[in-house]
Amino acid sequence: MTILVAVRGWKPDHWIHALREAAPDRAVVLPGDEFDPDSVRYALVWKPEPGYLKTLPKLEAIFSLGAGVDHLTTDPDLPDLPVVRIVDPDLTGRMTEWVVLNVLLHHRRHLHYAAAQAAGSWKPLRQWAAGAVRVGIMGLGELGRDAAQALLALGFQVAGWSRTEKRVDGVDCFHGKDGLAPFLARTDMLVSLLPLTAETESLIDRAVIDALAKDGPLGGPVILNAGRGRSLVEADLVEALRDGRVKGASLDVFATEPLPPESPLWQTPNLFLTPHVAAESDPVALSRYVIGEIAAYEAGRPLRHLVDRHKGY
Ligand code: NDP
Ligand code: OXD
Repeated sequence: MTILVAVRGWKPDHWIHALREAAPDRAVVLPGDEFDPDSVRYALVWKPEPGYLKTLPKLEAIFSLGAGVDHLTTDPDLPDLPVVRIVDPDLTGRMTEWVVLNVLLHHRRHLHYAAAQAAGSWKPLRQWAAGAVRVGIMGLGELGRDAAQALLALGFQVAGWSRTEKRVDGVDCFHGKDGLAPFLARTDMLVSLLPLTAETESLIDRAVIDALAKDGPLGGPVILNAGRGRSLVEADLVEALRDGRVKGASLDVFATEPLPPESPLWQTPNLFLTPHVAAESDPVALSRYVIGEIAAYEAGRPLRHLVDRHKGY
């Protein structure tokens, strides 16, 4: 049974190699190869060409090679088949590293010290304890919960906001539209790990930014986004960073990627940018994950981590 790999914008070679190592008995093909479309049972994809998957008549399951699935749910021709997303400790651990790195970067005033070093200037600032900082994580899913545990271990006060009610040890949990205002009001550092859906698009706008706590040790909020760029109104963040209503920000995801050279984000003060690398999909780890899921499915077990098309994530 053939596995098709369609990864637009990524180099396919590492995936082909890793899949062949993980499943030496299977044929692995790319969209441009010569193969019988009827032989393809599984597609492993990242931003596949819209409409392409419906050309594979015997396809049984689609595996998103990223944790986010908006690259699939936005395809009007996506076949009505199970879509499996990545839930793997390798990817989760990478995201938690990014969140911890960027929370600490602002908490420990690193942008100030980097500028001071560049200017050859010895300028110590007052440093408060982690326990004085209230971090609020939007999205208490696979990634949000893991990041919350790491931040708790460092001593931060951690809250989370989700669509449905959650209980997470040590985390002050809020949910739904009614839970948003109290969640924001107690948050000094906002971390978005939300999927992109009709409900989360443009969610973090001027009103949300202005509802964040202003009485924390930083003198104003800090905003981190590694969920999806379109959840944040970038112009509202730029304005708030320029006029000082927001003290710092870290962004890994953008409304348009790659971030266009003319984007004002490049020149905005107190903003740290990374090019959608917070949790890279590692071919070796994720090929093992997908092959393991396929083997379980073929042994008669139900597919796990299925996307709910209605919810959009
Ligand atoms: P999950 O599906 O496990 O979790 C999503 C969380 O978001 C859930 O807690 C869910 O609530 C919450 N949520 C969804 N919609 C809403 C809403 N309208 N209001 C409030 N909360 C909402 O996803 P993951 O944690 O695995 O991944 C999250 C996102 O991270 C991905 O969708 C992707 O966009 C992004 N990502 C980014 C990467 C990068 O490198 N920058 C890498 C990997 C992922 P509930 O629990 O109630 O369902
Ligand atoms: C994503 C990913 O969904 O890289 O952004 O996994």
